[in-house]
Formats: sequence, structure tokens, C-alpha cells
Amino acid sequence: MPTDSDCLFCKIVAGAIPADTVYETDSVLAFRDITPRATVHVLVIPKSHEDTLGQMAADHPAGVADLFAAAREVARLEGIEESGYRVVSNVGADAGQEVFHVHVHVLGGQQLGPVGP
Ligand code: DGP
Repeated sequence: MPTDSDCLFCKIVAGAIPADTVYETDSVLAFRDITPRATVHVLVIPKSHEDTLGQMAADHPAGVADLFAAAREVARLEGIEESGYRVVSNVGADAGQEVFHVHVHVLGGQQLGPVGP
């Protein structure tokens, strides 16, 4: 499985940095965001290192499908599948991507504002 020794989320996958895990499969890990922006704020990441969702979609589209299936499972486990939730991925600098290991944010548990700048 490709990993990057300098990557924060690879260190979380390896267990070198602790995280509050809410769901895990062979290929995906989901854990609570350290700076939650909603009542429920969980990050879903591939265990294998890839920089951005855009690149992953080109190189490994089945892995992207796994991320979205895991996001739905996180919503179910967190009890927000019926009330609604948002799945967001920041791709690149203008979007504010801080960690260059693919992740989707699962946000919910409250009414969310409109998507925008
Ligand atoms: P983004 O801006 O899309 O790259 O979001 C990165 C998210 O990662 C941001 O919401 C904060 C979160 N984050 C950063 N460092 C850590 C950490 O060490 N642990 C956890 N659980 N989340 C982190």
C-alpha cells in the first residue's frame, strides 16, 4: 500500500498519530476531524496515499467509490443518514486543501449553511 512518510494522514493510518476512529475497512479509515466545523464532522480517507481526489478519480476511480460508500456508512453510524449530511472534498490550494492525502469531510447533525466561498 503506497504511503508517504511525511504525510500526516498516513501516520494516522499507521497508528503513529492517534485518531478517534468511527469506521474502518481494509481500504478506508474514517475518524473525527480535530477541528470540527459541525456537530458531526468526520474525515474519510483511503488508507493508501493519494494526494487529491481529482488525481484519485483519474487513477483509481473504484477507490473513490469506496470513499463515498464509507461516507454513507459513517452517516448511518452517526445517526444522520435520514436527517441529511454533506460530503465535501477540498481539491487543491484555492479550495483550501491543507492535508494532501485524499479525504472527504462528512458534515451533519445540524442544519448546514449554503455551499459557497
Ligand atoms: P482540508 O482543509 O480539506 O485539507 O482538511 C483537513 C482537515 O484535517 C481539517 O479539517 C483539520 C483536519 N486535521 C488536521 N490535522 C489533523 C489531525 O492530526 N487529526 C485529525 N483528526 N484531524 C486533523
